[in-house]
Amino acid sequence: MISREKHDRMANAIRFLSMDAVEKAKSGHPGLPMGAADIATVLFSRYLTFDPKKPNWPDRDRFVLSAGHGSMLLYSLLYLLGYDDISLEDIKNFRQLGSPTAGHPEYGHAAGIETTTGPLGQGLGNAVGMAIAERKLATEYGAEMVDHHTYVLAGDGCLMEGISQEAISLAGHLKLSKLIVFWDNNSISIDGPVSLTDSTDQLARFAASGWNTLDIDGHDPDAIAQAIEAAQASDKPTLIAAKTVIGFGAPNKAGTSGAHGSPLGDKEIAGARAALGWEEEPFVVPSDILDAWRLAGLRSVKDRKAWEARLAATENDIRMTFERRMSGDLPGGFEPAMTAYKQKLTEDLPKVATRKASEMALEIINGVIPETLGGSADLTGSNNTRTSQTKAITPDDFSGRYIHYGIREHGMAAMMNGIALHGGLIPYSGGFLIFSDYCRPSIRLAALMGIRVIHVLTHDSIGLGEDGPTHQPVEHMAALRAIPNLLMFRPADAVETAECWQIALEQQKRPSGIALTRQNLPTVRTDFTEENLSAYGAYDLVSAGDAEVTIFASGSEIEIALEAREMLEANGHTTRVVSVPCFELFEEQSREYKNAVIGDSKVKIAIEAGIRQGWDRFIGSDGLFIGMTGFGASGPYKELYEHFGITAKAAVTAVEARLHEDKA
Ligand SMILES: Cc1ncc(C[n+]2csc(CCOP(=O)(O)OP(=O)(O)O)c2C)c(N)n1
Repeated sequence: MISREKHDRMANAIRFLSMDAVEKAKSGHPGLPMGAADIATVLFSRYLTFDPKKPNWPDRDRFVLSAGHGSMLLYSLLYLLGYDDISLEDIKNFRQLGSPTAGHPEYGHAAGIETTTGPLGQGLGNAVGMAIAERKLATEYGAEMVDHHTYVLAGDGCLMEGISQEAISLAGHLKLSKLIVFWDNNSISIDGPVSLTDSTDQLARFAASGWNTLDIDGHDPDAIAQAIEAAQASDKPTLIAAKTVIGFGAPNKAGTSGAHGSPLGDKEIAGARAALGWEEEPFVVPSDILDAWRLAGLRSVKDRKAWEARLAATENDIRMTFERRMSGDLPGGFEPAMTAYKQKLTEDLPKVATRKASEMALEIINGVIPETLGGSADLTGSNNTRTSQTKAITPDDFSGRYIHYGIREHGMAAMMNGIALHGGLIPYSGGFLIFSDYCRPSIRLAALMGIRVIHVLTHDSIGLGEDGPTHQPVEHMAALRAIPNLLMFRPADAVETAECWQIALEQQKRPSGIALTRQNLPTVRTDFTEENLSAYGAYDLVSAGDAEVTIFASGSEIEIALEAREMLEANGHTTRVVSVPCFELFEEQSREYKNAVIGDSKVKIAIEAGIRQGWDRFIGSDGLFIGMTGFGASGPYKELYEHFGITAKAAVTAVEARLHEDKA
């Protein structure tokens, strides 16, 4: 048992490390760590199951600091508990370049940081994904192998963000009873009291979304402990509304937005020292308190060892699959299956939409990779993300491999990040490319974190037709290509679709998006190659030595490029066609390769049913571009291609006019 006096001093260690670090950095957020220190102390010293010496132990509890601006709370905890990755020196270097103690917690900077947080609400979405992953793996492997909780600390800001509703409504629906969210209910945000902008009854909102709700004093350790125990016993996810005082202990700034996001100042900190009875110098934790925290860090060693013994005693092939899945490696059967499938495609030469081609590829993939977890934001029949292997998960049965995310794109993308971060599963989703805008903050974070999530983005251009400009992506490929560390694919046929899927799955450290058509396309890769040509990012689909004209295109516009090539050749112009399924992979090729692909044709032209941005890389600023310059329109797709001039004839006319101009 931890006495009240000891609890208070353990919590104060968090408070002073946070105050001192923010003060030294001259920037940061002291208010949240000071206010939430009691919650964190009870949770980490008595309930959270984890082992600082084996921070990636798969069956550890997850803790997500959704209110990432309160990062000093997490860094203080990791240091106090004995995680090797965060030293006292790192705490003193809070917010400095190269330090793991970055402004907001960044996944990968230090063990114990389960996800990157900062954009409010994302962490809550991640945590729902983690809880989904836990339940899914527990169903597969049993409670001996997988049985842990996901805890979240969320602030008022997290709950105000719209993503919170998407996340909590699915969590409530799926009865994720091992998800426990603390709401740091301090009624303060940056502009002042939350009452300036919000009068939501949060408990009623969560209850209406299927949650168990508790309301406690967030500075009462007994109440916090009782709430955690009640939450653990619930058959629903639990919200613990913990009433706290932001900047607890600061004599003048506590309870005000002045404590939120700036250093308290020497005088205020001295006042807090006096008020809380803390006599230590800055960054000094009394040895009995550091010992108490380090002891708390050892609490779960026995559990971890028992788990390892159970794993060791597990049947060989089950254990090996579990370990392989947790490591992120794909099964050995994957590559040969994809090669055989590609060979079959070049025999069958299907004329299908690439969204259908993606479904066909997924049928193979899901047959050999048991850890894929599919889904769609209520567009299953349009995204073609469901295959024969993927029964839907339901609130009472998690044996399936498919999540109906509902119409919640943003939440879906954040949950997928959480699923990937949890490990053991590879989430892929379905949505319309146009609504990647709704997922973008989470896709960006997946790229920043370097995690494997795969977004199937169908209906990728005006080619979707009658739904019109609200649904027709124009700038989306360019916008997604602008995100660093995201692979954005736009395959041209069934073969490239299979290749892009293979590449996306093989990326352990980056997310992918695959843009796919609604309209049918012919197979253009008619010769079987074992080599994955899409992995070059851009490659000669039709070569021609000394080509007068080079046409670059992606996806559905490859068909148009090939038609234009025939017409140009018939008119005596040697023409090459370069397929460009992935800009980012092209940039990773050697200089020689890139120069060779770009070539030195007299006329370079690119065709993509989107905006020009990005294509100058291939065609130069002087090159010709056939695509979109504004929004689309509602109508049958063939008429739209004519209307917007994205045709072989238009390409040929433009090329010949340029050749004529150059001659003149
Ligand atoms: C999506 C997003 N919008 C805005 C911000 C900037 N921001 C950081 S903290 C904050 C206020 C959060 O208030 P609250 O959650 O109550 O935190 P507390 O004041 O209790 O620390 C805002 C607006 C952000 N980090 N993320």
